[in-house]
Amino acid sequence: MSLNITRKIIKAHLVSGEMTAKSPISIKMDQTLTQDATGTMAYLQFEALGIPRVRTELSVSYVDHNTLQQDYKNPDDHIFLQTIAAKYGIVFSRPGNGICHQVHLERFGKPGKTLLGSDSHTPTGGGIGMLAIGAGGLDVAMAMAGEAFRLKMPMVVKVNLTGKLQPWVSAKDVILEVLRRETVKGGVGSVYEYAGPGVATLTVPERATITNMGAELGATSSVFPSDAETRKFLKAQGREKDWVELVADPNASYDRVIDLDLSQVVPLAACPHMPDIVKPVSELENIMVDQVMIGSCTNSSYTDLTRAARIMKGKTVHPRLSLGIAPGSRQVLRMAADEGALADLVASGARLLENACGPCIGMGFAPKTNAVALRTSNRNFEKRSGTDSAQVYLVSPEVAAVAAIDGKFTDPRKWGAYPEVKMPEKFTVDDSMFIFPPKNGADVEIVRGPNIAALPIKEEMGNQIQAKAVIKVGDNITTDHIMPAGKYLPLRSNVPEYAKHVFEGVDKDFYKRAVEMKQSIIIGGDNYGQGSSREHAALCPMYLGVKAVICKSFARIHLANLVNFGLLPATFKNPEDYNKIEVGDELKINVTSLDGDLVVENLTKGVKIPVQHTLSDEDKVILKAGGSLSYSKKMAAA
Ligand code: MIC
Ligand code: SF4
Repeated sequence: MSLNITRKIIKAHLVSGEMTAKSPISIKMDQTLTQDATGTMAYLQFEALGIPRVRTELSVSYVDHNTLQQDYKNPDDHIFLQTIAAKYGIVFSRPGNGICHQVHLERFGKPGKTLLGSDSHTPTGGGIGMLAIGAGGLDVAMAMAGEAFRLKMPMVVKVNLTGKLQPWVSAKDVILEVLRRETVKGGVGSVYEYAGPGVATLTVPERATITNMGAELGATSSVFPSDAETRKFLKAQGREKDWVELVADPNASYDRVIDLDLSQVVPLAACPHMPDIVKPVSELENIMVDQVMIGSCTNSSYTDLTRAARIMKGKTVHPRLSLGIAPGSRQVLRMAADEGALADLVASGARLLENACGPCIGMGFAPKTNAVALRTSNRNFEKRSGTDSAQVYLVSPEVAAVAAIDGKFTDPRKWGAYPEVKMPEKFTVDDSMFIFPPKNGADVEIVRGPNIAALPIKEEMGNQIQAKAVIKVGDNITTDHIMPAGKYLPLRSNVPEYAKHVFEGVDKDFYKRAVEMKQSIIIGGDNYGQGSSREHAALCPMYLGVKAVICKSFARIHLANLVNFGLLPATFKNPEDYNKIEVGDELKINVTSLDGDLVVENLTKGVKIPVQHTLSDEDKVILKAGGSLSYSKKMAAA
């Protein structure tokens, strides 16, 4: 049978299940990555599994999110991560080395391999032909322990690329165009596989921008073929030996096909406050801009920065705004410094930020009140920038740089000659900021500062859930709504403290109410839990006594995280039944058996509401046991 790339990689890694769309499968993970904000939990969980050393081909622990170090908390996390990495055989990427996805692409990604990362933008690796998937920290811990990763067999959407991008249009505009058509929930359950003659016109860093932001479609992953361009990139990184060819078979079948003519794509922007509210820049012209940020794992490559520098060269940042630059990695920063792009940017008045996540996750460089901010990152959820009233637009580095000079949204095609910047034939390779683990880490002592709190573990589910509806939210609720990051990121390793901020930006009384209710249930709309992979969006509500989430539909990673932490995820059989529950209603669900549909009895209103779930047999056992950790402990004891 002719196979597409996605099915080829899955077939080569399949541990259990049938490769029929939507049916449960499990696959072996060759590589894992973690970042510090999700990593501390992932490693505490790995430790709890009691395994002496990771069982993957490669596991890397990056420090890129929490690098502000306003007090002891971040550095405590860093030394914990560094020592636990040495103990268990994990490569440690030191703070200052760059953003996990960019660095992993540069130094470790390999075509045809699988990668599981505790960050939703892990699919960046699809740019190099990997099947790279984002997951909660616990799933990554299990993968490090050698367990197969459980997921639903994805549908495969072919994105058939033809033509060639026009000057001033770049990879960011391609993924924004896909988002415009597909929406933030259109990709749930699918892998987007890029194919067609247009593929060869895109370099690996451009492909990685597209696969990175495929996360915003809610997709399981996105993947490009591994072809001559991929080989060129790996060669330029001094890793040509890691190249293998990987292309879809002729006549490979797909579940759906989207045709996209690259020559028709125009400069686009995602408008506040969702990545799929996409408009042509030409329609936004003259909106005054108060802040510009070029960076994040989506658009912070050598070519992105250098092109911005060429646009800025000899000009000055408009007086009404501030421009921040956050290079994606130490490699990018070094090369920009050595080749003069950095000097041009600094000369133009750009403010150099750390080569880390920074402003993308509300870690500094917050916009002013009511500001219009143009950012090259991937998420513009309300309040994520750190300023509640800010209006964040997501744009390409070209649109960002032109606006930084003009002080307003400008269609860059009016700007003049497009600065051609080529991907270098040789990147500067310097792996000295990785710490490779010793052969035997048994004697390594793990350093645990006071910010590393113990892991909360849940009791068994029992036969009945009886609890009050604690909150009722609408559609597209993100994990940033549930568990705000930004200034609270340093609390990631301290669940009791972090839990005080659950739903804070949506309903400031949530914490108080959840504590008073002791046991509770969350009611949600469509695409509940989209966005970040942060498992704290399940773990912290669990800590506050939330027993179930009932909504219209779930985002993939959050659904898996709920199961991992023992919270029942159910969806309304009839979406209009959403109207039959209000905050404060007393609800009862018989969960003696999780086979088949369930019924929610609204005791306050005297109505019975049918709900359903997509739990696999293994999910059911895990849920009943109180989540994955309780389950694994029980298994180990048995
Ligand atoms: C994000 O972009 O939202 C993050 C911060 O990288 C998250 C991970 C986290 O919350 O730590 C993600 O994308 O998964
Ligand atoms: Fe970091 Fe932003 Fe990328 Fe998340 S999306 S990994 S916060 S740069």
